[in-house]
Amino acid sequence: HDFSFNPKDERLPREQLLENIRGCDAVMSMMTDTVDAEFFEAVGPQLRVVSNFAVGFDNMDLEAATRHGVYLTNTPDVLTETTADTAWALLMAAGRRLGEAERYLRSGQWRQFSPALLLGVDVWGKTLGIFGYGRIGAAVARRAQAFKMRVIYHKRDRLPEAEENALGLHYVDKATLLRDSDFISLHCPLTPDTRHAFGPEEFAQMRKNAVIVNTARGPVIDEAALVEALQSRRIFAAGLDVYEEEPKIHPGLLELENAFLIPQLGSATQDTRDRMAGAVMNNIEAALQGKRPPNLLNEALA
Ligand code: 8YV
Repeated sequence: HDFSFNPKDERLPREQLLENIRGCDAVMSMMTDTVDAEFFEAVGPQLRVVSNFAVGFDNMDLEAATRHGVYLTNTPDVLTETTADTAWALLMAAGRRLGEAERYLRSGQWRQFSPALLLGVDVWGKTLGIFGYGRIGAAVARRAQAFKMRVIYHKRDRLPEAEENALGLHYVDKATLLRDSDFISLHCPLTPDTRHAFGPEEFAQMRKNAVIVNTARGPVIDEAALVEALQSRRIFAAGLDVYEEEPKIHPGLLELENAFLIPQLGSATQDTRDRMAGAVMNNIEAALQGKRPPNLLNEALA
């Protein structure tokens, strides 16, 4: 196929993007691209597939795509374990104050061993709450077994009991998840229902030593409410990979020692990004050959 791409490692202005993709049969999109009716109209009626370089697809309008007869695809599975590793890295770093500790050491403040220096919270043996138990949530839960943790979860559709027992999981409602978790890791998609699922009311119900981890999507957390909960020590810490208005970070978060912050690195390993690129291309190739793409999202077109 003929192809063109944006050689700069930066986002194109919307108008230029729409101009550049005009006439294409297939487009690879990033989660920062809004793939909506305007997008499909700009590309033209020959467009067959938009292949998202991400598992999350809250940037895409499924109904509009189906109306335009365009396949939408994503990259599930290939990034599950890597993203679960990232969630765990954040959980450990926030719970054990590793960001703060590194800043302390590098700034030359460390003089001697001190029994009460930078005390964190234990991870092992505590209760982990998984909010949104899909592929990545399950991979995060599996890792918790090695830490002898109790794992509770909340999702829209409860798993079959036999599966819960086999995995050593306990289903709870949201209020119980908030009340009983020492660590909460978010793994739901961003939808109108999950936007600001964690706000002032939720933080008020969490444990005083709770740690919240977000590798899902920024707007699942009301960032202003999180800043307030961290500032007032209502909760212990947060480990964040995603933000409400990326790449802008709430100024309050930047000032807080108990917020461990990384820039959307959930799936950022060479191997996983290579696998994601492979999945993107397989989806495009199948669509261009008139076949059903392996990771088709709009089932109505299957
Ligand atoms: C990436 C992700 O870090 O796949 C997703 O939905 O959020 C992560 O894999 C990034 O979004 C890649 O575009």
